[in-house]
Amino acid sequence: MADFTHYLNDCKFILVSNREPYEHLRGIQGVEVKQPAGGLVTALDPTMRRTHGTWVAWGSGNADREVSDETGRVAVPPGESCYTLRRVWLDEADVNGYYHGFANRALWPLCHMLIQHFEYRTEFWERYRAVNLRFAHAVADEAERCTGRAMAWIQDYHFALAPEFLRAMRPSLFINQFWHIPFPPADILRLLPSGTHEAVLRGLLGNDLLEFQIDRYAVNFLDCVEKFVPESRVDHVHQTVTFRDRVVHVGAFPISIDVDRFEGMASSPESQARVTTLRDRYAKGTRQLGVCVDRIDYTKGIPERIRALETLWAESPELRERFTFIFVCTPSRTDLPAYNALERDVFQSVIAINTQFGTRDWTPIVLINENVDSDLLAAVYRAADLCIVSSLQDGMNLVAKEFVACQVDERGVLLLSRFTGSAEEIEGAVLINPFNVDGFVAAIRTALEMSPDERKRRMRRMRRQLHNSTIFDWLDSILARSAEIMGAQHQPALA
Ligand code: GDG
Repeated sequence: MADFTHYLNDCKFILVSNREPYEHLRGIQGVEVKQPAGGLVTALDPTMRRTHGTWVAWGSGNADREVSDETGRVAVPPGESCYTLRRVWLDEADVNGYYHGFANRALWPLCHMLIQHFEYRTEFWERYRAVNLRFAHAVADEAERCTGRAMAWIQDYHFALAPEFLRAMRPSLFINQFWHIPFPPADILRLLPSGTHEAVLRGLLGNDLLEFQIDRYAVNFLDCVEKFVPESRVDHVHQTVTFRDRVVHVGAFPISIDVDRFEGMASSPESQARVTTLRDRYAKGTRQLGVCVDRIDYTKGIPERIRALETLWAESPELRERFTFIFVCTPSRTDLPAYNALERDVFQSVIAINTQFGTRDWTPIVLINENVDSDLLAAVYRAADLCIVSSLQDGMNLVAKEFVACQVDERGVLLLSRFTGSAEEIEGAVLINPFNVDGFVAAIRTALEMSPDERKRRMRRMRRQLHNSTIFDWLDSILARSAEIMGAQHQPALA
């Protein structure tokens, strides 16, 4: 694994995210530690171990307080104590307003341009502000504890206001932020009440460097700033904003996955055995197997995908019993009514399709509604003849990249929504518009009928690209760019 510490020199690294890398939970045998399996933690935990920095996050575990000191600090990983986890405490009202409220009911739908789900409440906004301020205080305190320079790297849309608060507390701190989801055009952002959308932009302008997944989102951000922050000066060519006598840099840094890890899981003997079982069961002879994997979220285009499959089996009876679909859809944000309604809707539609087209020996859609372990996921990706990603909007979409990494036999076709960040990066997928039912169905047919040579050619191309653009390349490019900007800030001004 690459070593990124050289970019930091003697600079202390402070990472900020909503979710924590280690959660302490009360279990039958006392306090247990759980590490969430997400890609970000997998990629950043080794870096944090080497840099001995600090990770600031919401202390969400029910035994977190017991093991932390009075400022919320605890050494992690347990038993190794390589770096500090600084927990920020949130009560129920904070979680409801900041997290479920403004972040997930206002910013999430707006950034994905799905405005029918957008909901604004003053209470959400006030909590979001208060929690962002609390995080900024925690980061400022961590920066204060070190003698030399420090760099704060903030993750995501949970913290649009923290950079500005932090800038006011620590003017010379290097602050950057990665925005994982799309950034909307100005006409969408202004659905937030007057004053609020400007505040979000001014908050983000507290950064020295603001990273988006693709250029289109960076362009949207710059357009919004130009329209709503009149005292700023936007340079579209260099993608910078001059604001309060400082220069804010903006750019595209597409996130990726640990490609070797996924490829390794898919190539293991256990995985090979699972692939044989899966193909024997669902894809013997000329039969084919499709797969999809997502959190049950209205941005992922799940009803649209179900509708396309239903139309396909209705219009092409010859495909019944010849094409089976494994649907891995994991529960998500179940505290929010829109997510519960969607989950119910997905179950009902799948049952209806299975009742309509299924036979004694064949179930069209095999629904897996639970968290699947990564090894099994890798085997399912490898076994499939096609994978459908049909997001209505998606910052990047890592499922597309995981499918490509696991396709070691190069037999699968990737059907990819053109509204994902990945579609602007990956070349070799069959692009779809999930809103166009007939086009979507035609694309599934194209994939099913594609020759083995064509499949191999496309998959090989995507795999080559992916190997040159892993999550470590992503991290490398962000830290390199940060180091470059930091270096330039410390050059004496030219006379
Ligand atoms: C946000 C942005 C951006 C899902 N079910 C299981 C499981 N998963 C894993 C997948 C994949 C991840 O969840 C989902 O990642 P995505 O990128 O598809 O989507 P979001 O969660 O919406 O993530 C997105 C991302 O941030 C990173 O910047 O790409 O655009 O919306 O890794 O594999 N993993 C396992 N079992 C499951 O059942 N093991």
